[in-house]
Amino acid sequence: MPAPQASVDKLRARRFGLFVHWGLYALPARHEWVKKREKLTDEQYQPYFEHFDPDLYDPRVWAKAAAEAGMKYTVLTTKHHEGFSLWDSGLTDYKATNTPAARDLVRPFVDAFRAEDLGVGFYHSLIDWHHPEYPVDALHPRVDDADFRASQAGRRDIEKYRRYLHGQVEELLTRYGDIDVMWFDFSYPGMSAYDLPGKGHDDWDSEALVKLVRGLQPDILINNRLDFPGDFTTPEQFQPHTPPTIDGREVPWEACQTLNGSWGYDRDNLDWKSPDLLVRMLVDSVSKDGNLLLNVGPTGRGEFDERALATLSEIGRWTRRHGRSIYGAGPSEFTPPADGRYTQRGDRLYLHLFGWPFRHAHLPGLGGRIKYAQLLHDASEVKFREYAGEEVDSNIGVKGVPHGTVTLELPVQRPDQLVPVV
Ligand code: H79
Repeated sequence: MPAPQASVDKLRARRFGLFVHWGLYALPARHEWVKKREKLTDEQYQPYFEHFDPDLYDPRVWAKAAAEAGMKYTVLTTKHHEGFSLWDSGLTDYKATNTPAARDLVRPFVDAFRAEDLGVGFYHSLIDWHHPEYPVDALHPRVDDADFRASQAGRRDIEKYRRYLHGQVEELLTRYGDIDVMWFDFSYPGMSAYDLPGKGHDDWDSEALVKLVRGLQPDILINNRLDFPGDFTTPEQFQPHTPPTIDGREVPWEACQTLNGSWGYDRDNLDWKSPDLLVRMLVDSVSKDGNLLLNVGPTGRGEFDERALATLSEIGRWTRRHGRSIYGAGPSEFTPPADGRYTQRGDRLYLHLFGWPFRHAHLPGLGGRIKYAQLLHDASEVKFREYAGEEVDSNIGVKGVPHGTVTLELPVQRPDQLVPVV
């Protein structure tokens, strides 16, 4: 029982979303997997709970930054692998209300993004490194500690964790109105190490979980990380070469990408992607009929840091002028020139040139099909010519442009990068 087609179409048309990874890991500020990477005990992780005090948290500022970047929906980590709940769950004490934050952080988030007319989705971790009934497996932070492992053997009951998981999902989908996306993360059924099995659909009871979600929110979309069929697939930090398929059929998809390789706030990170590269990722996704869900990891004070804000604002300068080639646009039947992508919306074809060519861009197969051409950002005319056959220039010989190719006449420099000469 898949989601209604209208929901798929709506998410597709939105094309560009904001992923928000926010949790206790914002405080160590060195990647959201820090508990696993550094094999921290619950006691060692406890200070982050006790000091979680996002006094500057104002999701209206986040929503505004997202809207100005050109994003049309958002997905928030209600709980990540660390097990900490951002809302006032009735099923755990390990939640925002019991930290110095002392309030439900999900409610204002949902309200703020809806006020900007953005769709709202929930990320929810299947993995839980805090819950006492989550069976220790190879991904557990303390799996290397043989004494700990032995002490836990036979003491954890997945059935109890499963009830907790389903119960929390029910809370999320009954308290915050219509939710567009449920983004579960993640299953690893084939994995066995330390003689411990991975986890998959039997552990989560994915079938019942999907039934629960659809029963509560008939229009919602569910991703496919439940080790069970979902509505869309989510390549992670990976732009696929061709549109992803399942059983040979193209499926709705959304690439999730980081600004700097970390999902949680990562203070010392030097691996920031340029706005230009991120725009190319967005274009690449749309050209293959996919979405881009771009992540920000807010700080422990509750803000997007300056680097994230500057990047979003720069992306917004691009989407404001080029949105016609993105929202409601999709792939084209034509093959773009090397290092370029086509997106298409109705009878408008958009050529995105990742590398600016020298004066001419050759577009095979478009002969006779173009009525008018212009640069998108300033509507300035682009002249073009079509080659009717093998053309010979008296000075340079055969031109080497095949029949049916359209050649655009471009300025030497990319006009939006021109620096005025004073
Ligand atoms: O929330 C963000 C990440 O923290 C989470 N998904 C995004 C959205 C995520 N992190 N890693 N992964 C998902 C994939 C994990 C891969 C690995 Fe492994 C875990 C590599 C090694 C350990 C899974 C288990 C693959 C091999 C073993």
